[in-house]
Amino acid sequence: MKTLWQNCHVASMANGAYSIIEDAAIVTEGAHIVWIGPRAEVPDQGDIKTVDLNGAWVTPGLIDCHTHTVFGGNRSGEFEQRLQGVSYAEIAAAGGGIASTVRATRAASEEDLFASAKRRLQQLLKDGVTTVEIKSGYGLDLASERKMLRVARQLGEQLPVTVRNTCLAAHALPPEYKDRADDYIAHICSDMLPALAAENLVDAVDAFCEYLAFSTEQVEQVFITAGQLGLPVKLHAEQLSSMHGSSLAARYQALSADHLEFMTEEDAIAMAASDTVAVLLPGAFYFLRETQLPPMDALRKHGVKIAIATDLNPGTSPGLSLRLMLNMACTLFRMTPEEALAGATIHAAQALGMADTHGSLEAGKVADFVAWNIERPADLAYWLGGDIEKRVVRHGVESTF
Ligand code: DI6
Ligand code: FE
Repeated sequence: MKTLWQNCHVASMANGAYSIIEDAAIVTEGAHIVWIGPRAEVPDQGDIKTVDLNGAWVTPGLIDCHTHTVFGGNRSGEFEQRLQGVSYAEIAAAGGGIASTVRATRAASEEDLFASAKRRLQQLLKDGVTTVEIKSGYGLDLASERKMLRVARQLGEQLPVTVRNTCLAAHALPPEYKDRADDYIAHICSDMLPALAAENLVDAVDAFCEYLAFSTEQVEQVFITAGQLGLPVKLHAEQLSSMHGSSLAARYQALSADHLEFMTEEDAIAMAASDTVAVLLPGAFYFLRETQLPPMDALRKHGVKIAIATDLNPGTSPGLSLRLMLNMACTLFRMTPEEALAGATIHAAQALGMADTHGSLEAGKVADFVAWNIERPADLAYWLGGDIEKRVVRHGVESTF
C-alpha cells in the first residue's frame, strides 16, 4: 500500500543544501520513498492512503552520528570539580574521567545499562532523531565491550530508531594494562575486535588518538585490523592537541574524523581527498570551555563535508538534544543553519556510511522524515532545545512517543 504525504514543504537536503520544494508531496511504499516533488505534479497513484501534514516543513529524520549513549554511572560531580578549576586532563590523571565511567559500566548489568541508555535515547528520538550511532568504549575488556554493544543492538530492536554500532575499545587504557598500552592494542587487534565482529556486534571501528589516550602508531594497528575484518574506521582526533590523527584517518579512508579543534589545513586537505567527513561536536567544545575553534575556513575552502553530532557522553558532552547542537554549531562555530542541518542529515549519513540510503529525501531512499510545525527550516537551529511539535515517520510508518 502506498501513502501520499501532502500539504507540506520539503527541505530535502539532497546535495547538502535545503533544496526546498514548496507545496510538496511525498509518496512512500513500504519503507521507501517512491516519489517526491511539487504536489501539482504527483503522478496518478490509483488507490492510495493520504496524510495531511497541515503545512509542516519536512526534513530528513535527524541522524546523530557520534554518541556514547550506553554507559553506567554519572559524572556531575566532576562537572562541579571542573567548575572549581580542575581540568579534564587533571581529573583523568587522578583516576576520574573515562576510568570512572569504565568502573561503573563494568559493574552495571546489561538490564541496567539498557534502561538508562533507553531514557537518554528517548530524549534524542523526541527531538526528531531516526538514526543514531552508539559507541562502546567504557568496557575496555571483551565481556564489557560486548555487553555495551549488545545493549546498543537491543536499543535498535526495541525503539523506533536505526542504531549503528561502533567499537571504541581503543578509547582509554584499562587499569589492568597500566603502562602497557602496546599490549592492550595487541589484545584489541588479536582478540577483542575479531570476536566482537564475529558476533555481528560491530558496524565500524573507532579509536581515541590523543596524548592522554593512544598514539598514531597504535591507532594504525587498530585500523589495519579493522580493514582485515572488512570494517570501516572513524577516529576521535585533534580534540585536545594536534597529532595529525585526522590525516592518518584519511589515509585509511575513514568514514569520519571527529572533534578536530586542533587540526591543521594539511589535515583538511587530506580529509577532502579521501572524502572523510569532519564530525564537529559543539557540545564537547562548549562543555570543556574549549577556546580553540575547529578550522572552519580550511574545511570549507577544501570542501570537507561537515557533520554535527551530540557526542552524548557523561564526561564532556551530556547533550540530549541534537537540535541544540545545531544551534551551537551556528553560534560557536559560525555555521549557517543550512550547513548545520546538512550536518545532522546527509553529511551525518555519510559519516556512518549510509548516504546511499539515508540522510536526504529522494526517490529510492528510506522513508525516514520529520514533519515539523515550524515557519522556516532555520527554526530548527534557532530554538535552544525545547519540544517542537512534530510528526516522525520512520521506514514509512509514523512513530508514536
Ligand atoms: N572524547 C570525548 O569527548 C569523549 N571521549 C573522547 O574520546 C569523552 C569521554 C568521557 O570523558 O567519558
Ligand atoms: Fe566521542
